[in-house]
Formats: sequence, C-alpha cells, structure tokens
Amino acid sequence: MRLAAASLPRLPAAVDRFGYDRAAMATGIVHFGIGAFHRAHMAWYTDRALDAGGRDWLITGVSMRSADVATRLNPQDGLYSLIERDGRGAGARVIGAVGRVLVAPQAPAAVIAAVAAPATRIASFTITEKAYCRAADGGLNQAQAADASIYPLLAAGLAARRAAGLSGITLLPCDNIANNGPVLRRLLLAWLSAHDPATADWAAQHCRFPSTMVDRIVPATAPADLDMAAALIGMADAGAVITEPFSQWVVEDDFAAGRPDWAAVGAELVADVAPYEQAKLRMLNGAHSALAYLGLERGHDHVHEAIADPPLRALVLRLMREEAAPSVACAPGQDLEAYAATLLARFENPALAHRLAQIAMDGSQKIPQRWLATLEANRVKGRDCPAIMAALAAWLRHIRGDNQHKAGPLADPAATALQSLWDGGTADDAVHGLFGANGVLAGHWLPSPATLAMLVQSVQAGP
Ligand code: CS2
Repeated sequence: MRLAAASLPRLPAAVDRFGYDRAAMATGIVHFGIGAFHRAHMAWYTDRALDAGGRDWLITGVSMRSADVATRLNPQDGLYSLIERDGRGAGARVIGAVGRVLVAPQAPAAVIAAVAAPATRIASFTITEKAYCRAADGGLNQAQAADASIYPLLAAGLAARRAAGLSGITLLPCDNIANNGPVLRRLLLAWLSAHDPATADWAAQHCRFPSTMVDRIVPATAPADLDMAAALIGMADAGAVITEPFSQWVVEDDFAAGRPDWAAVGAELVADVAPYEQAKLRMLNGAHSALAYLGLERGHDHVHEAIADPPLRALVLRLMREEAAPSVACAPGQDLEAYAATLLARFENPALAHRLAQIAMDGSQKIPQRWLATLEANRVKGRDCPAIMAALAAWLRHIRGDNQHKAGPLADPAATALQSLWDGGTADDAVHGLFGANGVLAGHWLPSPATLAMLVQSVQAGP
C-alpha cells in the first residue's frame, strides 16, 4: 500500500494528519523549488493554517530541473509524511497542502499558467542561493538568468496577469540570502526591464517582495529514512521528509493579495526581518559551514559528530558568541546568548544524520552572508575573528581538494574559478585570488594585508 488520497483512511490512528477538504480548496500558492526543505517548512505551516480554518491556499510545487519530486508526489496526490525526529523518538504527520508538482523543463506552459491563474496570490521560492543568478556586483547575471531560471517563467506569468487585468502577487523568497525580498525584487525587475518594461512597471507597482528568515534543519532524505517512514505510517511513502522538531519562520508582513494565517500556527509576522535573518545566517549557517569544512578535515561525516569534537565545539561556540553575535543589530528582546544555546542543542541532535558534505556545497554562494559579513562588521570595530579565520582556511583547503575522499569533487557553481586559485600551487595565490582586488569574493570583506598574511599562514598550517 502507498500513501495517497484513497489510502488515507488506512493510516494508523497515531499518525497525525490534515483534516480539511482538499477538493474544496483553490490553489493560492505556486512554489518554485519543492525540495525537502519546503515540504518540511512552508508547506507544513500552510498545512496547519488550512487545518485552522484557512481556505484556498493549496500549493502547486514546481521543480526547476529534475522530475524526481514529481514522480514521488504526483502518484500520491501530492501527499507525504513529515517525520520530526530527535534523540527521544519520532512522530509523523501527513501533509495535505501540496496539490501537485510540475516540472518546469517538461511543462513550462503549465508553470506560467499557474502563476497567471486568478486564484494564485503568492509565488514563493526555495531554489538555493545560486539559482537567483546574482552577478559579482549584486546585479542580475542576464546570461545565467536566460538559461532555465525562474525569471522567464515569472515574466510570462506576470505579463499574463497584467494583460488579464488581474491583481499583483507576492513574491516570497525563502532562501538563506541576506535581505532576500529586496534582492529578489531587484533581480526580477532587472530581468523584466530588459525584456518587458511594461510588465516591469506593473510588477513594481502591484507586486510585493517581503523578506523572510526561514529555519529548519532538513537533511536530504536517504533510502533508510523512507524505510523508517513506512514503518511509522504503515504504508510506503516515496515523498517522506525527515526533520528536527524545531522550526522558525520570521516573515515581513507585506503581502499584495493576502496570505494564509501562518501567525496562527507559529510563524512570526514582523515589520523588519533583518535582525533575525542576520542572527540566523551568521550564527546558525555560519557555524554550519565552519563545522562542514573543519569537520570534514577532522574525519567527521555528520554535524552531530563534528559538534561533539571538543576543539571544534569550542571554535563554533566562539564563532557564534564572540564573533557573529556582536555583529548583529538586535531587535528589542532578541537574546542571542539563548539563541546560541538552542543552536548547540539542535546541532547535537543525533537522529538527523545531517551530512557535512551537503552543507559544504556551494561555498562561494553561502560564505559572503555567513562569514564575510561578520568579518567585515568586526573589522570595522577593530575586532579579530580567529574562529572564522580558521574556518576560511579550511574552506581554502577544501577548494584545493583536501576533503575529496569524503566530499567528492568540489560542488560549487564557481568551481572552475575557485579551483584555478590553486593553479600556482601556493596558499598566497589562493588567498589573494579570493580576497585581493578583483578576487573571486572581493568587495564583501576588506581585510588588511596583515590579515591576509595571517590567513595564508593558517591555510599552510593545515588542520
Ligand atoms: C545548511 C542549511 O546546507 C546548508 O548550507 O546550513 O541548509 C541549514 O540547515 C538551514 O538553513 C537551517 O535552517
């Protein structure tokens, strides 16, 4: 037996599930990038908001590349189980919020029609940092954007809305990018201005681009996880997702045409997301990336193993408390000491098997907002950041290929440029090619020559 609408009555009573009538609901959200993270986060909030009495917010998921999620979820009527797991046990809930999954390369017209549908009020995104197609100067890389990105699909969908006299929609980015709302707005308007100026004006006037801070640790689902899910729910589920009990979502409350009542189910709707987003990117994600590069070097595979390694644990605590936290402009009542303690406990969760190699991917896209923003804020104040410097050195060795036996070949959209930093074979070339004038990551952090010399030494010193 496999999870689907027809098999719902056969679920064991202990499995939590949605209670609303999906057939009576319209689709209000088109979500781009329907991977495990979305299914454990925004779809879960939306599912419970529908259970609390909301209507017409079903989600059409869009996969930008592979048909994998569609082949898992569509035969199950979009249903899947979300398993929350920690050292004490596991609990499952069957989520009903996803109606169907489209595969953009196979059915671009259906994706455009979904954006243009009168009932659609939100388009949301978890497409990973690189899929926003940002150029080094922060503008849109038009060539990348022309190649199977979200932009041509959104442009056609929004143009159709404008032509039909429909309302604007909210474009809601849920990726780990600082200031993600204004960033998406700038990039999308850049695409539209170049290709359809009238729709650019219309979108600038009628669409909204709120920023969000999203947080839930969701490892990629492994085959053993699906077996565990089947044992819990008493039937096969090819779309099951495993996550931690913790979840946080801070959303700027600025929507063009309404939103589900996410606040009723635990999301925080605020006027300014920046303090939460800074704390999360610099403390959680900053610690994660440090654990990834330093942890792989020290022979670990998973986050919970790396955080139990005493020198690494001390380094991560220092990074969070003494380097990242003081760089955050806090909101009233925001307690970063307590936040660091919660993060530590989450990293220790032994039931997640969160792979360091997964976090180590796409460093060039992640490190600016995770480490370089912290380094720059501290530099301006004259404070050193030895923990982040050690992590940066580990990343440089990772680029050189030191962790290949564990992490495989360098997975990064800038892999070619990064690897060529090591062409001359010296740490000096690599460090200056990264952070010197015209370096691959120049501009985010403005280190002195002495600081760069220290980084060179640290790379050479090794783990
Ligand atoms: C991780 C994040 O893979 C990574 O780079 O740091 O996916 C992290 O698990 C999430 O942002 C947690 O909310």
